[in-house]
Amino acid sequence: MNDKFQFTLKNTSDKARLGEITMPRGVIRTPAFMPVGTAGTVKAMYLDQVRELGADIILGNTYHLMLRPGAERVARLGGLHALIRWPYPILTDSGGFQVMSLAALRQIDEKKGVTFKSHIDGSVHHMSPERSIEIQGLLGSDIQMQLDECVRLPAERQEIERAMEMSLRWAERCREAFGEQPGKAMFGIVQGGDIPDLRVRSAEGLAALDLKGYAVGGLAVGEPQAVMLDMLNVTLPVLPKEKPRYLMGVGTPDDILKSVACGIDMFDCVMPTRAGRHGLAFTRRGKVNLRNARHAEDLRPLDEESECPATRDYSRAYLHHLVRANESLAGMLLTWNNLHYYQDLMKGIRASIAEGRFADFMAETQDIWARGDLDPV
Ligand code: PRF
Repeated sequence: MNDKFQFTLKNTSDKARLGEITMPRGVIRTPAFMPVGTAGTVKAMYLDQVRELGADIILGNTYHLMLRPGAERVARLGGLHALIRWPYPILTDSGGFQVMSLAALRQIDEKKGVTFKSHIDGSVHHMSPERSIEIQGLLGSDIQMQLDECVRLPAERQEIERAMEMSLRWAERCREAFGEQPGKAMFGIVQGGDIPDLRVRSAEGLAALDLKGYAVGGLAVGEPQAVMLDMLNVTLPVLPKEKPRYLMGVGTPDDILKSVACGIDMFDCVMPTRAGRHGLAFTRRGKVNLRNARHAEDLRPLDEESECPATRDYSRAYLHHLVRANESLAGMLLTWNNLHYYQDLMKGIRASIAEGRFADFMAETQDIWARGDLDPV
């Protein structure tokens, strides 16, 4: 096959995997963290900065972009990459998950898909599996996601099973709608809640569709971390080893380390960007809540040894002041710090897998969090 989308496994360290996705717009080093660019912007960041921090790919949202500025409009404007000035790979989520968390009056019908009212102006919209793929195509997305239904936990088996089986049938429709697109990919999404046999059935069904990559959805939706990890451990062995695996919407640095240990290759999460806008900084030695009065006269930076200017050069006293004064710069500096932290963590993860010592890296990293706590949140 001479597809220009290729996943190469370069090394493993127990179950942790080091790899590379090669596609026309660039190479994605895995395990990868994808900053979230919901509405065509990674909030409070210039994309040049996002790139410089080491992001090989960012995430965009079908739901937000179809409502504003609109998929057809983005296409007329030359596609998302040109519009936002990010020439590298973009992955788009399919929309179902955001509809369920943001839109009003949502209805799901297997044949027609989801019908919902916009959270922006109340207008009514429909999105079938085929329309989701069409929109992702209009946006110009490099990695497109199937439309799925994610059930929040806890939930009854019957509900989880219904949504999982429907998602599986939607995966087939999305694959059909996507067709053959060399250099691009459509990923299926495993559902099945916290029920092992449903997870296995979902993963087997998707594996049979021979997709270019697989996501694990329906996790980090209210269940304890141990349940999430159990579900990864039942799901991942069923998925083909030679395809990338993406854990959707996860997570904290600790979630990421533990999920890499299970064999996950890709992550996205609003955590570093959203937390930054709320005054929370991730650092090598743990989380720091800059809103806290203890920082008011602390002239130390977040981490004097960091390479990131936001982390190394600005005092906690100043960051505290900016957060308290609700200044835009607070969100900008803390998002910068947080995305630097996340990308640095991924870099450390990849280097340790390359050397076959991921377990040690994980233990050391967790140990520093545990004992070095700069300032508890
Ligand atoms: N499905 C989709 N997007 C998602 C999820 C999902 O299950 C999650 C769950 N953590 C985050 N984003 N399509």
